[in-house]
This record gives sequence, structure tokens and C-alpha cells, in this order.
Amino acid sequence: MASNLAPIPELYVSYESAQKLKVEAGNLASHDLTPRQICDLELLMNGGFNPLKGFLTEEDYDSVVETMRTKDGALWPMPVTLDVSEKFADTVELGQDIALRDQEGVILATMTVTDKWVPNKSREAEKVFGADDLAHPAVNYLHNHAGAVYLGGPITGIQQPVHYDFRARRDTPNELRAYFRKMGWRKIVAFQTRNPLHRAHQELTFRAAKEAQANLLIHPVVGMTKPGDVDHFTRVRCYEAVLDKYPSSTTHLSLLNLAMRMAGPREALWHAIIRKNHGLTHFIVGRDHAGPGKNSQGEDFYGPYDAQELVRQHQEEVGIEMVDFKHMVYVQEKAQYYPIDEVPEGATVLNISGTELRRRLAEGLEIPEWFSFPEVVKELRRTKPPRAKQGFTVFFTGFSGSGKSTIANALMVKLMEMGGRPVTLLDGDIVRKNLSSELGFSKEHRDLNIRRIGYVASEITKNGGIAICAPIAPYAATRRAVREDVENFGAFIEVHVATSIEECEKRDRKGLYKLAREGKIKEFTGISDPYDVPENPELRVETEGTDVDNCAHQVILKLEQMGLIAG
Ligand code: PPS
Repeated sequence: MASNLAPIPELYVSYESAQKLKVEAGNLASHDLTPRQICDLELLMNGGFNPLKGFLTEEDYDSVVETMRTKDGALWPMPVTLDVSEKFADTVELGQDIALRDQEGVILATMTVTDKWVPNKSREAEKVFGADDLAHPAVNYLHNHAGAVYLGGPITGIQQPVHYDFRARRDTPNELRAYFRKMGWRKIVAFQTRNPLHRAHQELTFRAAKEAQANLLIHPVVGMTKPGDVDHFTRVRCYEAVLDKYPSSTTHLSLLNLAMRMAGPREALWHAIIRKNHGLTHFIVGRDHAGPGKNSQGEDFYGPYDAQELVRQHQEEVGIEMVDFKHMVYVQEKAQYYPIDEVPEGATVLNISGTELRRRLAEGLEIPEWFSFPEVVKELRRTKPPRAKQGFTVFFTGFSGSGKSTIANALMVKLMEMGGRPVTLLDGDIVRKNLSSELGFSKEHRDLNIRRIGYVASEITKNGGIAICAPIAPYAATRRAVREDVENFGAFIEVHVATSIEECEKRDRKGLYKLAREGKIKEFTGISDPYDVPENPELRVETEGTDVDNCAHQVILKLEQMGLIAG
């Protein structure tokens, strides 16, 4: 199959019209696009999502969800929808034009709203992702992040989203087509990836290019991938580090600003269509393509080769040939990679899973040369130092007067004595003086206070420091939200200072309990306001009968056990 490299239709208007439209669009009702919508819009406008001409209408959406085709019969497995809040949807009339802005407020496109509807998200989850299960990242997105209403209609493109990173490595479908024309490439196989390239991937891509007698395009996704993946900055540095291992006259690296959904088979087919639009003739589909991991029952969402099966059924219609691969493993005796079904009998197979790789990186353990390239490992280690060098947050929670601040102070001093990482104490009282001085003790205000602490702690953690927080933080849901914020960047250790309310009241170090009993302080935690006891904290310390030094030491031991401080 040789490529037709003629330009593909884009949705942009001419430069002059765009300048005019941009001024006019300033008066339109406008929607601030989410990061995912910006990715989708870019590929709509530049032809990556050809034949779509805008965000799906209701009829197209129903048809795509049910049959993987638009109502006109075009193969399209993934709903590309503009989800908005009910509040915004209420202000929009059908037939009206709206401006679509990026997160800085720049107008990227206008859309004529032809459709507005409330989608059945559970049906979308079942049909598109295979289960209405929040363990699937796209289902979680659908229910917990996407707006309640979808708007559909054609797009008029004004300008591409701006990227400040790796500009020279980003190509639109037409730029890639032009590159292939210029190079005289007629057969090109694409390798889609959201991971750093290790030796198995290199072997697989070499074999694929050889098998298809084609040039190779390494086409990694840099838009949005699976939560927890290695960030794209690091990955691109890794790709660049190994590019010279490929023959430069037959291999090209280009970045794709796609927002993945991790939808396995449907996603693989979608990827194939997107690659066809970029001028590719062949497309590699390996084991568990775009797999989302385990469901809430601990089982895989899709079979390991379901994606290959679906792409095989449709490759002719799409006009791209699949190069399928089994899982690649290293055969020790041969010092070489083989597809798992071609391993010579009795040979010793070596394999390092993604989880094992993460563990080795986290613990600073050896990563063998047969598995990856030293240049790649060096880049990964630079971004993810071993746990004992990463930032983390210790979050104390408990009643007023339980001893949180005292233990937190002792812990801070002990960690500073060890040295190596900056330590910041975000004590309840200090925060209320410096960050939250206007707040009271209603549920709303307490939540706001804790979210602010969580934000600062997550920034400290991200930048490799230690944050020690010591607020009351009475609500479990808010503590969980802070945990999620921090765990994006490092460990979160919840410590319940489990002093009973009776003991706190008996101590009454600040005289507040007396005032609370007399009704002079309202909404007092434990007296006239609730406290959700943590169900599964990393550590629970009992202060009655234990001195402060020992309580702080228990936290140190926990940190050691978790590998966060060197023993
Ligand atoms: S919260 O719920 O997490 O936002 O509370 P926090 O920011 O930790 O503030 C608790 C300190 O404020 C004093 N104080 C009160 N605590 C609880 N309830 C009420 N109504 C209240 N009013 C004032 C109290 O001294 C707390 O300090 P700690 O250090 O916990 O003893």
C-alpha cells in the first residue's frame, strides 16, 4: 500500500480572514477550552481528525457511540465532543456562534452551535470504553471532569494552539505529508507510543520497518496520556537521546498532540485513522495497545490482542496496513529480543515490566543494559530521583490540642538534622495567620483552608521538598482531595494524632474547649462540629502515655520503611 500524499483538508480560514474573524469573535459568547479539548481542537483543525468538521453533533455522537460510524457512515470510533457546564450551555442558543479560547484567553476557533444535549454518560462509558467503571481513566474523566452538557457543530479554525516546547518536532498532517513527499518516502510505518523507548521498542520498530520495507516514523503522543505516565518533556528528551541509534535517512521523529482516552481496541482504530491522515501507510499495533490497566475488580479491561483484532477488521477501509507484534522479550542465550511466540525452546527469557521499572527507578536500583539504553535511564533518573531524594508530604490530622503541632515541630527538627531536603511546616495556626486570615470555621471555609494547604504542599513536594502540614482537617473527602493533589508529585503520609476528645478537653492548653462548652466559640471541632476519623492513615499515633519525641520518632520510622529517608 503506497501513500497518497496529497494535502488533506484543514478547517483553518486564510490568514487575512483569521485576523478579521478574531476581532469579530471577541464579541461572541466564549468557552474556555479544557486541556483535552485543546488537543481535540488542534487535530480537528489541522486535519488529523479528518473527516470530522467540528465537535460531534448529537446524531453523529449517538451513531459513533453505538456503531463506531458517523451518521453518514464514515468509520470513526471515538466521540470527540465539546463538554461544557450547564451554566454555560444555558446561555447558548442553537444557531449561535461561540468563540473557543485557550487557557490564556486566546481565540483559536469559532463554532456554530447546531446541537446541545445532555449525554447519557453511562451508556457512553459502556459502549466506548467497555464498562461504566471509574477505574478506567476516561470513564473517570467522563463522570468527574467533563461538563454535563455537550455542544456540537462545525468549527472555523483561526489559529493553531501555541506550543512553546519542542516546536521543531511538531508537525501537522500536511507538514508530515510534505516532508514525506520531499524525502521521496512512499511507504512509512508509524510507531505510536506514550512511553520512553527502551531496547524492546527499538527492536520492534526495526523489525516492523524491515517487515513492511518501509521508512519509520516514531510518532509519540505528547498531548495527554494515562495519568501517572512519564511526563512528555522527559520522554521527548529520551527519544532524542536514542534517535542516533536509528538510521537518520529512513527514520523521523514527530510529536502528536493527541489526548488519549486509553480505550484499547477503539483507540487503536482511532490511532490508525489519525496516522492515515498524517500520510502513513503502515501502523504498528503491539500487545495491549492503549490499555487502561486493571478495572475495579482487578481484571484487564480488554484482551491483550483485542486491539489488533479490531484494526485488522477495518484496515482496508481505513487505508492503512497494520503491522502487528506480539510482546517482545529478551532471550539471554541469544542476547537478542524475540516476539514471545518465537522464543527458541528452553531459552531463558528476561523481562522487566513497567511496574518493576518504576520500582527500580524509585529505589535507585540497577537497570540492566539489555533492557534500556544508558542515555534513557540517565534521563529517567534525572526526572525521577530515588524515593529517598524525592519530595513528600506528612499530613497530621486530629483534634485541636491533640498534639499535632508539637509532634510536627519535633519531626521538622529531626528532618532538618538529617539534612538533604528543605523542610516547610504548614501548621494550622501559621496557615490561618498567613494564608487564610479571612476564613472562619464553616465547612466551606475549612475546606478552602485545607485545599490551600494541599496546594502549597503539592508544590513543595513537586519541587523535591518536605512539607509537614498540621491542621485539624476534619473532613475525610477534603483530606482525600489533598492526597490526590500531592500524590501527583510524591508520597503523602497521613498521620492521625489520635488523642481522644476527652483528653484534649482535659488538657485544654489554649482554654478553647472551655469557651466552646460555654457556647462562646461556635462550630468547635469535637464539641459542636464533626470530625471524620481517618480510616486508613499511613500511621496512627497515640499521645496518651507517649512523649513527643517518641511520637515524632514513629513518623521517622514510617518514613524509613517507605523508603523516603535513607535508613
Ligand atoms: S481546620 O478545620 O483544619 O481548617 O482548622 P485549623 O486551620 O487547623 O485551625 C484550627 C485552630 O484554630 C483554633 N480554633 C478552632 N478549632 C476548631 N474549631 C473551631 N471552631 C475553632 N476556632 C478556633 C484552634 O486553636 C485550632 O488550633 P490547633 O492547633 O488545632 O489547636
